[in-house]
Amino acid sequence: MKRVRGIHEFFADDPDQADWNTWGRRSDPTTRRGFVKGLGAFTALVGARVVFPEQVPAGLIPASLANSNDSFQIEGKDGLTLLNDRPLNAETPPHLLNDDITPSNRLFIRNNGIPPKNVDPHGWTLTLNGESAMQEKSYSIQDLRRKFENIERQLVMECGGNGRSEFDPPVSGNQWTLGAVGCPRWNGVRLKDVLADCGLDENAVYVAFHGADTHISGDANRIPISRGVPISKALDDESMIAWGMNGHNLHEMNGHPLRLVFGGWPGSTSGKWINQISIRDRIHDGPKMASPSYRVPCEPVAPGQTVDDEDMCIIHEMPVKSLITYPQSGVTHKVSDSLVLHGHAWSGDTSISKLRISIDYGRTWEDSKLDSPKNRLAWQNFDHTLKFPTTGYYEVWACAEDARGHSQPMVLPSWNPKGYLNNACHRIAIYVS
Ligand SMILES: Nc1nc2c(c(=O)[nH]1)N[C@H]1C(S)=C(S)[C@@H](COP(=O)(O)O)O[C@H]1N2
Ligand SMILES: [Mo]
Repeated sequence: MKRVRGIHEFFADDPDQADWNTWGRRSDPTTRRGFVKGLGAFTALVGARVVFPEQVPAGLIPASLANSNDSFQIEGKDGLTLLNDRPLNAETPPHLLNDDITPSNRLFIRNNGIPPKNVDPHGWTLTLNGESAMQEKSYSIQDLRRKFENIERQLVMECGGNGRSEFDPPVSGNQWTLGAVGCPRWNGVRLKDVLADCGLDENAVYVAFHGADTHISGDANRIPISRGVPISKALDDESMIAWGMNGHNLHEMNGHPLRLVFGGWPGSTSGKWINQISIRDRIHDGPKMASPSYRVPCEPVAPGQTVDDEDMCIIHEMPVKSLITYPQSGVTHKVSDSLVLHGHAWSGDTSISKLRISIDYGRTWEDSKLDSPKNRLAWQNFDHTLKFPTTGYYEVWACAEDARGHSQPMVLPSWNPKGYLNNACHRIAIYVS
């Protein structure tokens, strides 16, 4: 395993000590030393003098390594599978998502562009503006912390393209399997409190983000992504502007120093490295809002069918889904022992009412024990004890049903040209000996 160290420096020297409560007290907040250290590591991996060192973007894995089959390690991340190194995209294997609260080192990374580097949270400002803002207003992170109620909420973050790799015929884009999802606890303030402070015009329709990441082409006039949500979701009690994850700074790749979190909606709405929020009097028209990005056919289509841009509709909440996180698929288990499964289930803006398990390819199902969510829009944990009648190969299937009576499909859901919203039931293999 090749280790890419130091490229993903946190604001504080030690990621585990990177406590956002200490921001105001730190004397030397610059990341200069960290960057040099990161560049040193980059150089060591490249094995030669790096020309244009000041141009090396944060998060860049040397291309000299990217073509090898070695697994990568990203500082502050543990065990993620790399799907793309530029922009950086990495997912978490299901068995590493077994924690009820996803630790920072296990949350996937989905970048559309190049993250900002040498971020100084002290100098960071978030500006609210737009046609439907009563005034333009700017806040430092300290302003946000002091002025608004600080909240901590466990909220699901899932990429709209999670599960894309299974669609047939295949569609282009990052070939996410199951691991572009997580449910950490986010630290921040309610978006609606900040919107109210700025003042919302009654004609407000959409709330959009602008981030500090740069376009993959290097063209400073291009923006990688700027999306948003309808005003109703923006005003949701659980919609957040977050500076922390699980009580620490956000990881550099997950939006440090400030991001949006819209639990249960496509991750693409949860802007990272945000420096501007615009309150729009129309559906936002930033990059990746236009069709076909983050849209599905308004009416179901046949697999492989071409769909006109105007027949694609914006994805709102994510569908009902579940994941078995213990044991790992493919393990061998003793027939005399019982096996206690563990996993999580979630569904957009609602909760899960049932989680069913089958070991006989769906002929019979058992209801599993299901916890209630820690707060609204958190995923729910399940445990289920299995006894296997004989030795041999088994598949364990998990299917969730939400409070609205929506269930996961056993087969792949509607094929769509961009490969979004695959919420098929999760299956794992168990060899019983
Ligand atoms: N500024 C900015 N925000 C962004 C992105 C991005 O590339 N740039 N990617 C989006 C997408 S598509 C997803 S799925 C989530 C992923 O969040 P994560 O990388 O913290 O897991 O961030 C969203 N916010
Ligand atoms: Mo995404």
